[in-house]
Amino acid sequence: MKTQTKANILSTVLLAGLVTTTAWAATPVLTDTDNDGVISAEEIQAAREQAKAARLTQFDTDGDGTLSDDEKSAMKEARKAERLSLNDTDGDGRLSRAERRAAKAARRAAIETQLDVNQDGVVSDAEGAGFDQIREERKGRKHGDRKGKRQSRDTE
Ligand SMILES: [Ca+2]
Ligand SMILES: [Ca+2]
Ligand SMILES: [Ca+2]
Repeated sequence: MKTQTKANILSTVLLAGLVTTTAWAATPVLTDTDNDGVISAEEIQAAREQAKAARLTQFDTDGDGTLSDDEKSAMKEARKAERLSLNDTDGDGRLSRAERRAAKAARRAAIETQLDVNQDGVVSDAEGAGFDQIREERKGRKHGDRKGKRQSRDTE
């Protein structure tokens, strides 16, 4: 007999399984490289670097190893178009607030699926620690990191 909470998390994960391949092709693929059972902050960072490198290869049209302004704007357009085509549920050509919110939730779910290394349907504290660390670092850079943690826990 499973607890209610666990059932909820499981259905979220199930949903994420459907969206990872389609809705968020841009989500970095997180790998437990050192096989210690958790995705560490370093492993997330590595995935980011890899995604960045892949982006560079894809959009560095003239192959000079950097993205010019033109190439950058081409990349932005492409990502915008991709995001739109994947998340514009009602097909009106723009992302409504609800569609944006759904996209964000799907992305979060996709990340959680990847963090759940032992695939038991729950992101344990240990499994989530690396991601939390990165999230806190980013948040600290943008604006003070006061209520962030409690809030994200409530929306889970
Ligand atoms: Ca690891
Ligand atoms: Ca729309
Ligand atoms: Ca887990």
